[in-house]
Amino acid sequence: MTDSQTSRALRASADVVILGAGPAGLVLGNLLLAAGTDCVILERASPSRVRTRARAGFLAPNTVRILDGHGLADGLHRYGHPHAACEFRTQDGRFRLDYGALGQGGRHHVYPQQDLVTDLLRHYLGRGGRIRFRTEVLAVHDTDGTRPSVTARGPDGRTVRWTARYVAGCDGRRGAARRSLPADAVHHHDHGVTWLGLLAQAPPSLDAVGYAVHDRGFAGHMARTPEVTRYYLQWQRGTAADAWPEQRIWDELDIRMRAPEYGPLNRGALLERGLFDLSCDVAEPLRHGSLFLAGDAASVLAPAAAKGANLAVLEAEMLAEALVDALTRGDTGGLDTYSDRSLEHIWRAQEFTGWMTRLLHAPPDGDPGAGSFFQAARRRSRIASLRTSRSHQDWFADNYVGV
Ligand code: RFL
Repeated sequence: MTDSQTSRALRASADVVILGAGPAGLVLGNLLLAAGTDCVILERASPSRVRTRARAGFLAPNTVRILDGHGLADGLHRYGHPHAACEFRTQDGRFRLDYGALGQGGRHHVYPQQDLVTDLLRHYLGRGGRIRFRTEVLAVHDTDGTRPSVTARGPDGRTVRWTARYVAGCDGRRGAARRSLPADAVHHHDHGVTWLGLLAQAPPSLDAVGYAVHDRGFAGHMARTPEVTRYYLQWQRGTAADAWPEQRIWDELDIRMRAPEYGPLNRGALLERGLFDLSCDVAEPLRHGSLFLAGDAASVLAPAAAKGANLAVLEAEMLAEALVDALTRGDTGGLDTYSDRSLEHIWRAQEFTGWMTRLLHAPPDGDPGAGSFFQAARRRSRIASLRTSRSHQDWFADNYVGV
């Protein structure tokens, strides 16, 4: 091969280059293809890794509406199930909020994220979509001009330069899109709390999301499938995820979930353990020239209120519409307002997630108010208000399922 042939072989192009095949990138890719827009997805992981990464599970009504509207919800309706209740357990007793019957009556659909991603990938490939797996984006270039590009290393180790009209950064919090931003572009907040996230090979133990507020720390219960349940334990930051044997973890879940009073938890093998610092961030603005951010690349939320995947799908829909308008009709109005419109949803979700985080946890160690009588009493009063005030419950329900 001559030099010029080599350089031709290492160049490629698409109207929209999408970084990342998570919910954001795959919804965006599907919607662009459906509108006849040329795109390619570059994904660092292998297909099997993408199809098996267990994360979210609670899909909001707006997410289901978007997936339905674009013919992407077949698996969700076949295998997922509606969910509309949560139960709080505290030193003052337990109470249940049937949030599907409160506020505007929205319900979640429980459907594991890896199954949703598998469906989205099947549809994308079925529509003839281009995707490159095991292809790591190294850098995003020239987003100030009209011909941005992306360099990516493929499975054979060769670097390819993809040129585009637009680049969609859907590659999460540690992706290449964020690395290309100015140093002060991402605004961080740390809630100061760490969770040990567990996936247990065990049927759910209650027919509601369980939120246990306990002096020893928070514990959570969330159904995933009839055979698998997610649990969370508030965890000492700095302690390794595998520091406790399974028996001790189940015993601690029993104590915090108050199993002796409210019924035993179904135990099973722990399939997965992961540590999550409840920190969040927003990459404001979401547009830098011809680079647009969506999903976790745009904003990360603490998982307390199950918003991340839902925001990712919403932003992907808004970005797809704006890109199609720009590429097919030359109308860039949607792209000009994409960042502001998305940030409105993001900040509302951040506010509610912060409220939930403060409701469920004692102030972190090192916080000036940690363990103070005053702080604890205020939290107790906040929970009492949620237990007794219908208007507070309606507010909770609308924010809990809304994005
Ligand atoms: P993803 O899913 O992280 O996908 C990003 C993709 O980009 C790839 N990538 C790269 N590819 C090429 N080059 C690079 N340089 C790359 N760097 C990264 C990655 O391999 C990956 O495939 O981001 P996306 O699409 O923005 O989706 C966001 C959601 O995944 C996330 O917000 C949710 O999982 C958050 N979340 C929840 N959200 C909900 O709405 N409901 C829930 O119930 C819920 N539960 C959760 C959660 C997140 C959790 N973790 C892991 C923090 C529970 C947990 C435990």
